[in-house]
Parts: sequence; C-alpha cells; structure tokens
Amino acid sequence: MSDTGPDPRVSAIRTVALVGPAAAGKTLLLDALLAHAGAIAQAGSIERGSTVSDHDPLEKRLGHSLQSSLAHFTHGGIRVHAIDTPGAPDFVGQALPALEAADTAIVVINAQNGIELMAQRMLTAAGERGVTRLVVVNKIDCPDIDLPGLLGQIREVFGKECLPLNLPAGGAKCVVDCFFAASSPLGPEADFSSIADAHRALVEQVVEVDSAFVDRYLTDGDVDPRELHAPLEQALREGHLIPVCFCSARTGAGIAELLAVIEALMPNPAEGNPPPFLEGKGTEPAPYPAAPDPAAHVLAHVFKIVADPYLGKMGVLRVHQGRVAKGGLLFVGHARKPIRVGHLFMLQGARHVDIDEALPGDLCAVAKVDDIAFDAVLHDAQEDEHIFLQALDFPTPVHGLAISPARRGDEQKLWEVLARLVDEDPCLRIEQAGHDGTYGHQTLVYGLGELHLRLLLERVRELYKGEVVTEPPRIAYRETISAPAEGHYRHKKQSGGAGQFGEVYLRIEPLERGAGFEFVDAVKGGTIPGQFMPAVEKGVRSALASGVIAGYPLVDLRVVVYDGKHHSVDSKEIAFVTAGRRAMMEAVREARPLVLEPIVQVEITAPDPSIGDITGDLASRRGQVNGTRAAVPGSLIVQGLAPLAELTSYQTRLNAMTAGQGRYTLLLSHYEAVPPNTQATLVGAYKAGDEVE
Ligand SMILES: Nc1nc2c(ncn2[C@@H]2O[C@H](COP(=O)(O)OP(=O)(O)OP(=O)(O)O)[C@@H](O)[C@H]2O)c(=O)[nH]1
Ligand SMILES: [Mg+2]
Repeated sequence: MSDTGPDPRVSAIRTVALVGPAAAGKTLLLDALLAHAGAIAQAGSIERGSTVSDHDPLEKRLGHSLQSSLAHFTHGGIRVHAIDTPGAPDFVGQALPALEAADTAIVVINAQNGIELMAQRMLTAAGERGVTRLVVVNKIDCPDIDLPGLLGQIREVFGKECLPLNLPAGGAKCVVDCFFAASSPLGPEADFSSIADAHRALVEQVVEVDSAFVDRYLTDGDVDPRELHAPLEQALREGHLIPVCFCSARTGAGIAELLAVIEALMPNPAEGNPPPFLEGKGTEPAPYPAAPDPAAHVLAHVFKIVADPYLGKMGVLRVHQGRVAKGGLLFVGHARKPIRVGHLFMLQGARHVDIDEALPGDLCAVAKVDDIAFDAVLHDAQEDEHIFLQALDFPTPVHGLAISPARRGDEQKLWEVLARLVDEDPCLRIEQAGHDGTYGHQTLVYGLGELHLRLLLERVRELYKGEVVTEPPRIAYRETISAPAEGHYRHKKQSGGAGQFGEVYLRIEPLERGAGFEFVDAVKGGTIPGQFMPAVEKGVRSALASGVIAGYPLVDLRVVVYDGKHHSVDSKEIAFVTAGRRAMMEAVREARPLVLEPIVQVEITAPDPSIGDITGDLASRRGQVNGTRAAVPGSLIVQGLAPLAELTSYQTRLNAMTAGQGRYTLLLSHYEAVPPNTQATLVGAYKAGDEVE
C-alpha cells in the first residue's frame, strides 16, 4: 500500500456474507438489495422460484437455499459483493467458507422465530474468524411479533455489544436511523425505545475504544458521528460493537437504510481484521500480512468449488492481494505449472458476468480448471507457494451411507460423480471400503445429517443418470487399545533365488482420547537400518488403517519400534512392511483392544408437550439430557449427548413423538468405548482381513 492509503478502487468495495437460520429471509433480502440498487428490475419470490440466488431446480422446488450463491451490484459508487448462504445446519459446509471471503457477516434473524441455533452458531464462527458482524432482524412486517423483546433477547444471548443502529417506526412500515441522527431528533419517533437513547448508547460504545474521544464526549456531551469512522471501524473489528438493524425483505422497509449502513459503516477490504494468512511449510508457520494492494503479488483464496457438468470445475475466489487479470498466469498452491486465467467472471446467481480484472476484495471465478481445489491459494510468484489461509473448523461428517450402482461395472462412474459432489462441500466425505475386507467393495459417503445425504442422493441420481442402491447408515467406529503390549514378527521367505527377510520388535502404549497416533523409532545400533524404517512405519500404518479386531481404524496410541534384525542380501522393503504390520497386529490383540463409538451432541427443537417423551426416549438410548431452554414460543430446545449409533433414522422417531413438528441437529462430540456386548457383536461380524496383504 502506498503512503496515501489504500487504492480508492479497493476502498470502494464491500463484501458481505448473509448467514443465519433457514427461512430467515436471507435469499429474499439479497433480492431486495439487488432491486434497490437497480441490479434487477424487481425482487423475485421464493415461492415462484424467481430469486437470483436460489437458481438451482432443487432449491426452487424446496424453497430453501442448498448452496452458497454470489451476487454483486454497484450503488452510490460502492461495489457490493454478497454471498447468500443456506441456513440449514446440514449445509454449514457451504455457509462457513463465506466467512473466509467476506469482510462483514450479516447474521439474519427471523423476527417470528427469535434467536435460532444457526444464528448463534454463525455469529460465534464469524467472531472467532475476526469478521465484522452485523445483526439484521428481518420480517418486521409480520403480525404478532415482539420486537422490543427480541432486541432484549439479542443483547442477552449475543452480548451487550449488540446495539441498534436503527429502529422500526410507523408500525414497522419504515426504520429510523439512530447513529447519524442528532441526539434529539425532530423526525418520527420509533415504535419502541427512543432514538435519542439508542444514539447515545452507540456513541458511548464507539468512543470507548479511544480515550481522546472519551474526553471529548465527556466535555461536549456528544461527538459528531461523521468524525467517528476510525473508532467505529476499530470497535467493529474488535467486536466491541455489533450493530443491529431492522428490515423487511418483503415490504422493503429498512432496505435502503441497510444498504446505506453497508456502504458507509461496514469495513472495506483495507479495514477490519486482516485475513489469517500463514506462511511456512514447517510445523510453526508464521502469520503473513496480506496487503490489499493491487500492485503487490497476487494472493487469492478459493472458498467455493462448483463442478459444472458442462463448464468443468469452477473455482470461486476472493482476491486478497494483487490484481487477477484475464489471460494472466497463476500458480495453484505448490503446483509447478501455472494455470492460465482464460475466462474470468463475477457471478450473478447462475449468470456469469465477464470481467477483465479483479482487485483485492473482489469475488470472482475461473472456469475449466481441474487442478483447483477448495481452500487452494492462487498466487503469481513461485516463492509464495507456502502461503495458505488458516483453515476453518468444519464439523466432522458422521452420518454415513453405503452406496453402490444398481448396474454392475458402473462403480467407477458412480465414484466420479460422488467425488465431484464431495469437491463442492467440505462437510461431505467419501471412502472406498473393501481393501481390508471390512465392508466388501462399497463406497461410503459421510455427511452431517439425513437431509444432507438425502439431497446428495438427489444430485447423484441427476448426474449419474442411473439407479443407485443404498444401505443403512454405517457408524464410523474406531479401535483403540487400553493397555501397553509387545509385538514381534519375523518375516522370512525363501523361494528360488533371493529371499525376503525382516524382523521387527515393537511396543504399543495407549494415548489419551483424541491424541491420534505417534510413531517412535527407538532402534539402537542399526538392527533395523534407517532406510527400512519407512517400510516398517508403512506396515504399522496399514494395520492402523484396516483395524485389527473389528475392521475400524485404530487411534490414540503410540508405537515404539525398538529392535529388529535385517539380512544384508535378503532384507527388502516389502519384508519390513509385512513384519511391521504383523508385529502391530500381534501387539494390538494383546493390548486389551476396545471399539470406540462416536458420541454426538444432539439438539432437539420440539413443541412443549412432547419434551417428556423426547427426554425419556433419549435416556433409554444411552443418552443424557444436559439441559432444556426456551426457543420459539410454544417450543423448547433439548440439549444432550448420545451415541450416534442410537440415533440412526432419528427423524422418523422424532416425527412420531412430535406429530412431525420436531427438528434436530447432531455435532460430533467425542469417542467413547462401546458397551461390551456391542463390542462382541462388532468383533464377531468382522471377517478377519489380515490374510490380505
Ligand atoms: N413476511 C415476510 N416474509 C419474508 C420476509 N423475508 C423473507 N420472507 C419469506 O420467508 C420465507 C423464507 O425466505 P428465504 O429468503 O428463502 O429464507 P432464507 O434465509 O434464504 O432460507 P434458507 O435458504 O433455507 O436458508 C419465504 O417464504 C420468503 O418469502 C419478510 O421480510 N417478511
Ligand atoms: Mg436462502
């Protein structure tokens, strides 16, 4: 950046992510903003499937967003990029990456429902990421809502930093600004609270970050808000202030004012907390300060992948530094060979708008780039290959499904379709099972919930154009050990000419839950020469991957290889791989092995009268209820812990207990040993695969 401050073209950019619960009105709000800015003639409708953002046929059919979607417009000399995200918790893999691309997270609250789980989750995630937050209460036109009560709830749950920037007036037909308004405004009064009080609260909160302003405020009794841009920016950046705005995407009340807030008060790409780039390939990468300067090297981050059957793989990027130009060359992470940016465009829902260049803060896309992957950093200088963006914390997908094609021989084709879909969603995972004999030759897909997998299947059927067969969910069990033990194996084979020889002694020890795996080479005197150690480790790891007693990956243990033997002629890598694997298997069998199961945090929202049935049912499923709190009037939220294995097809049970009114979400909490009878069943069902080398 030059001494004269950021490039004016960069300071005229705003990027916002619309996040929050399903049906809060994020998609309609984006249409309302686009219409107000003149980018579309009029706002569309969710019911008619005519919004810019919900462009996918499945989204139109369901009336919910399923993927993140981008749109942009220019208004009052400011270019605004917006990312609309789905609110259903199963699609949080689409919503969270928006926080990597936007400088402001707009958490949209449904005035009818109060604070819902996803509002709180996304507000917290944005805070942890250092993204500026703005709370928008939408649907203020709805009858029978308690807006003063909701504002109180917001401040209670989200914190006292939440202060209204504007307030509904004229029976929610419009909103009045409280920040720029004079301390004793002459205009219309607000429907509740007082504009003067709200103004005072805002100014006091803002000046608090800068003692010079505190002094002025105390002396003069007020400070002109137009002079407060710097402390306001700081207060927003530090989360000392989280402004609250009111609007109705349906009637248009508060839309112009929201746009004005985005333009005048929300951070431009040179403000806010810097993106958490890190540099280094070792264990301790150092922060890398990316500069939003178009003249610097290019750094752009891929926060979204779209696998288009016609256009190939499309990478959607946020430019953080430098200028991405059409026709230019960019490296993808560590790749030696650059890609050419043949086609550069911005997205307007499904539409591609060609552009020649993108500046820091711009969100744009490149198409037909197979080498691009989610989370990749694109750069134009080879020495920047070790720069990456600090990873987001995604929930672990634990809902599994085994899936295979109805037509034999189509396995590869189905795998490719699945792989393409998994590329688009960091909360989906696929696994080819069968190498270890555990599941037979099957593809397993894991997602965040039943809805996630059901919609994945819809897409698979659409793209694969054939029937698929699915089986009941698989549980991602793990194996571990509960005592130290020794293992030894001598692999010796003499067939014809050269033989194979390798011998390994090892010791295994349990580690605490969640610690993973440690491999220690404690061989003294070269009894196993250094060059064969990777082979021993490979053998050990192959036993870990395939499991020993029940066919599930082994975790939370340390393996110490401390002795062995080699033969100057007959020692080969393969011999040590086999010896390592066999010694490991022997040791595990002696180490009081356990099967672990995933325990999930479950959160159930249901009508009051059904809560007794739900908590009773949870307790009978080895679950535990940790608390109950109020949700929307008439319903409660039950929080607890339960083994995932007890919750398969839970929605069906919940429907029965709540007449279809109940909803639930799961989040992996930790792993615990299964009860002994379950362990016996799982071990019994496992056909030992240790003859497969
Ligand atoms: N009365 C009223 N209805 C609204 C308003 N905003 C949105 N809606 C309606 O609320 C429903 C949900 O709106 P969406 O825009 O799809 O909500 P969303 O937050 O995008 O939901 P997901 O895509 O599922 O995350 C639709 O029927 C909208 O027409 C509003 O301000 N007032
Ligand atoms: Mg939506």
